[in-house]
Amino acid sequence: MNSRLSRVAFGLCVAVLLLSPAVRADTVDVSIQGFAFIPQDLTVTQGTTVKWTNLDGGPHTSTSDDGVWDSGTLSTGQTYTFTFGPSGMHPYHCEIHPSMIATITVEDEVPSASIYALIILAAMLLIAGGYVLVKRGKLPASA
Ligand SMILES: [Cu+2]
Repeated sequence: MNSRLSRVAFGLCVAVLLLSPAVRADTVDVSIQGFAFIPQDLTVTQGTTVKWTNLDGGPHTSTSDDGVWDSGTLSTGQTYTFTFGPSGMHPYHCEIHPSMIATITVEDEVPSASIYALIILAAMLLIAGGYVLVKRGKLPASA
């Protein structure tokens, strides 16, 4: 195979591998520390799991204002996880300390990720097609 073509194909494969983690849903940590949720305002993509860990000496909760989730009482060191579905804004608070407030914003990044994947696929098909044409002698190989 033409070395320039194989280098481009290799580069595209690396790009796809590098982009995959951005598409895949992950777990994001929120600390409950010093009577606060850290970070206080968090934006995640659809399907992301948020994990709250109580690092304070006393108990706290992570309770959605609109009843989407409720951790119940979390003692020191305890964790609670919740996986976010559709996009939207979710204010939440601590049931024990109502002044502790925070927000999770869920963004839907699936369409843009799919478009990215389609662009890469189209580029790979164009390169593969060009390679076949060069191979068949229909196009001159580049210098
Ligand atoms: Cu609290």
